[in-house]
Amino acid sequence: MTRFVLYGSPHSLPTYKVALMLRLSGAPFSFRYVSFQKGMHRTPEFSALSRWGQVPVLLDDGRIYLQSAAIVEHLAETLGRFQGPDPAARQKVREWMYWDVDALFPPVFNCYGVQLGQRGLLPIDVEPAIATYHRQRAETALSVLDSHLAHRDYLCATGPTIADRSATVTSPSPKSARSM
Ligand SMILES: N[C@@H](CCC(=O)N[C@@H](CS)C(=O)NCC(=O)O)C(=O)O
Repeated sequence: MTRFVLYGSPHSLPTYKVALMLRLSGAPFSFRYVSFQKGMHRTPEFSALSRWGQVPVLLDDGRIYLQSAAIVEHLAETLGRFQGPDPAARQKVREWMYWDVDALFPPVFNCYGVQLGQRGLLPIDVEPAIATYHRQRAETALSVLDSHLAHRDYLCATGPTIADRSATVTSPSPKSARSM
């Protein structure tokens, strides 16, 4: 039996973050597709796994892990991969991970929603002023990322850590994407 089981959707960036971490760490895993269209995330079976009804969910030897950033941190620790070389680097890794959750991912995700609505792919209608607000916040966060990477290859250390992976998946800046 496979140690890791990942519940998620191919349309979900947070799912992709966890899948990428597993793949790059060489950890085999089974994937269980949770279809939003079929409302699978609202079933009692899925609610028993995910208290917020969200993907991704990771089972590690049957134990449930939620929230992509927390899951990736768990994997880094348990697999001993991409944690950073020392305590100071690991502290920086946590800071960048939380900054991603706080400042980078939300506006990028909101811009994605705006685009899906504008292209008629989802019934989302966002006021132009709100769309501009999301876009400006995304551009500000991306410029922070780009300026931090202007003179270094990785965010926290001389090699890649989960912080690079997280920021790159949220929104590839040319430099961080190249360095992975
Ligand atoms: N902060 C969460 C976000 C998870 C999330 O937003 N998942 C979305 C798919 S991308 C979801 O399951 N949405 C279904 C819902 O909220 O009803 C994480 O990083 O795991």
